[in-house]
Formats: sequence, C-alpha cells, structure tokens
Amino acid sequence: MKSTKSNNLFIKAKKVIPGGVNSPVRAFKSVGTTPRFIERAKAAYLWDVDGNKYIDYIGSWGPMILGHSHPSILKAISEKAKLGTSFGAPTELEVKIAELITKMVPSIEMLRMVNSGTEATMSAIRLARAFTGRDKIIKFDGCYHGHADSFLIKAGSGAATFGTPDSPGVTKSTAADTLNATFNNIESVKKIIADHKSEIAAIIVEPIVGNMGCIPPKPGFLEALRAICTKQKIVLIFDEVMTGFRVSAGGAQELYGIKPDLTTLGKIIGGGLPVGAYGGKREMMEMVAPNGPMYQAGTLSGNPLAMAAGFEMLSILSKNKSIYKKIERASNQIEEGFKDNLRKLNLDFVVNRVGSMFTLFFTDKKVIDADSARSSDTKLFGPYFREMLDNGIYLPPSQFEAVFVSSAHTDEMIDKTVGANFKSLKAVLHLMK
Ligand code: KE4
Repeated sequence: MKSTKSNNLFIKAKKVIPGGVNSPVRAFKSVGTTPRFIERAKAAYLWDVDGNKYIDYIGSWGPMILGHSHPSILKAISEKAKLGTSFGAPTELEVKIAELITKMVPSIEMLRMVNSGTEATMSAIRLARAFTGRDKIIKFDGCYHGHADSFLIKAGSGAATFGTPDSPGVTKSTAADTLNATFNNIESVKKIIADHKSEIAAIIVEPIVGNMGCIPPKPGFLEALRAICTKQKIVLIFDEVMTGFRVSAGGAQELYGIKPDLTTLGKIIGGGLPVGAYGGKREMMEMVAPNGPMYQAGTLSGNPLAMAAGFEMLSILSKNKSIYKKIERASNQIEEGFKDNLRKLNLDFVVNRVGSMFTLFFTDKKVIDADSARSSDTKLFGPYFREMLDNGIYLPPSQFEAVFVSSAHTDEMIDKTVGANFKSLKAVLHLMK
C-alpha cells in the first residue's frame, strides 16, 4: 500500500505539532511505520489520504460503537449546528442526556458533563478527596485514567507502595499521594490500605482493563474491591470511560452487578464529539460547585453539538439492546477465528475478550495484570501490525490497547480480518523467539 501523501503530511506535521500528532499513540511509534492520515470514514471503513481503504478496529479509540458517519448522529449534529454552536448557558438537551444516563447507569444519581475522559477522572478523584477529607488514591499498575498528574505515576520499585512520577513535570509530592496496586490481586490492595490506614480517599479502577490490552477482572475481584471500600469508607470509582455503554448499555457495572460510588465516562457518551462525565451518589455530587465547595468548571462543558451527538448515540443504544447481541456475535466470531489460526500455526498466544473489546497478546502466559501483559513479545507485534495494515486491517498501533468491534462490522469484513490474521501471523513466524 502506498503512503506517499501520509509520509509527506507526517514530515510537515512534525514541524508544527509534537511528534506530528495530537495524541501520542497515533504516531505509530511502537509499530515502526508512518501513521496513515485519514481522510474519511463510513461504517467500519476508513480511507487514508492515499486512497487506501481499511477495516477499522480502533473506532476512534472507542466512541464508534455504531460505526462511523452514522446517519442519525450526523443529522443530529447538523440540525443542532444550524441553531448555533455554543452558548455558555444551560440547554434542555443537557437535562435530557443527564436523565437518560441516570436511567442507563442507575448508580449515577447525578452527573456533571466535562470535555474529556481525563477531565472526568481528575474531577472524580478531587471529589473523592473533598468528600472523605483524605489525600491518597489507589490506582492499578498499568491502568490508564487520562493524563492528569495524579495518574501519571508508575508503580514504585519493589515493595515500595509509593508511586514515582511516570512523566517529567509531575512532582514528587503529587506522586506521594498515588499508590499503585496490582490488578486482579486483592491482597496488594489490602496491604496498601494496611500501610496507609485512613489516608485513602479513593480506589480508581478500569473494571475491565483496556489500557494494558484487554484484561477482564478475575471472578470476585471487583466484589472484593466493593466490600473493602464499603468497610473502609473509601470511594470506589469505576473508570468506565472505555467500558461505559461499550460492554453493555449499563457498562461494566451492569455486566458484573457492582455498584461503584462514582463513575467516569467518555468516548461513546459523546458520539464522536468531545465529551466526558463524572457522576454517582447524590450525597457526593451535591458537593460539586455551585451547589457545594468542590470546584470544577468548563467553558464548553455540555456543548450543544456534543450533546446532540451523544444523546442520539445513547438513545440508539438504550432503545436497541439487540445491538449488543449483534456485536457480541461478531466479536466472538473474530475471537474464534483468531484462536483457530493460532491452533493451525501451533502458536499458544493469548486472546482476552469481554464483549466487543479484545486483545491478541503475543505471549503464552495468561494475561491477568500489567506484568503478564508486559511479557508479550512487542518486537513481534510491530511486524504483525504492519502486515495487518498492508492487508487492509487497521488495528490499534500498540500491544497494550484494546481492539474495538462495532455494529457496522459485517461477516464479510470479519472473514477478511481472520484471513489477514492468519497471513500476518504466518509472515512473522520466522521472527518468533
Ligand atoms: P481522554 O482524556 O483521552 O478522553 O480519556 C482518558 C481515558 C480515561 N480512562 C480510560 C479508561 C481511558 O481509556 C482513557 C483514554 N483512552 C486512550 C486509549 N487507550 C485514548 C487514546 C489516546 O490517548 O489518544
């Protein structure tokens, strides 16, 4: 596939944008090829500026569960745009989408709209700190909650439970308030709580991890988190920016029947436009300004165009639960096809899947946490990614991201994808250790 125009654009982009992209993962840094500059998208297809066509499994990193350029979402945006784009004042649609979300996700009694998942998670931990009067938070090694300082903290070395900054510019004092536990390891959580009695404001978790690649919770893990938080009066925050409305209409909390205290949302909630939200128990949310003392604000929060896209997306999902059955069937077809290919090639790589989120890990270890995910052969992932791209399959350009299937992925596309997977694995076999 030629990529002349993308290559030329990338050269120009790197002169005026850091790394040539407006979000790092888009730079294809870990897969050793030039990012494709996308011109347009429709259903499950993308076309790049060189005219190449791809079956898309990124879906804008989650929002495109109904496929791209969905007619009624485009219509909702264009109709709303005729009435103006932003007022900086309350609108009826904000009330309607908030009411719809509180119906779809019953643990959310009240919510506040923001403009990204990062804003949602940073606001949620501020609220948890305000509500409890405590400073520290527990996150899980390998989970990603956006780029706020409190989250860019990697696990301390060895037994140290104190985190260390995972990026220059994050201060040591900020890092001291973020403690890293191990996903799927409840003992690691108990140890941190024992070491930091009554200092912990919140535990924030991706209930199904997408940011180490897809890692499901072990049976009982989320239940144990819920029990510990209830007992210790720690705020349990489910970061459902990725899983919200993705794995079911009520998110991971509906799938696993767990009620968090606060939930953060993003991606699908905006129907492809910039929207995040945080919400949960009324007694907590009432603390948010202007009702209460916890400050949080945003010029474009609840923006009419974004609300129009999000309300249409959520309305479709809430009224047509059969969409989830359709996506489940398609995702299962891909998973079984990939596993068939692995058997034929005598490879024991791991496929983790929950609903329409899945990851093929280039490792033979069960992937249950950050360490096991990191045992993947990332040197092999790059050539595999490039083979798939050349076969017209557009995967997330990192071993540590989830693949997303939409309701627009057809049987024909899935057959092509499974076929490309076999060809690509075969092509890189010689590189395997
Ligand atoms: P945003 O600020 O990117 O809207 O959301 C941050 C965020 C928070 N929580 C979870 C569970 C998330 O997955 C994300 C963002 N996800 C990444 C993809 N893994 C966004 C892609 C990117 O950074 O460009």
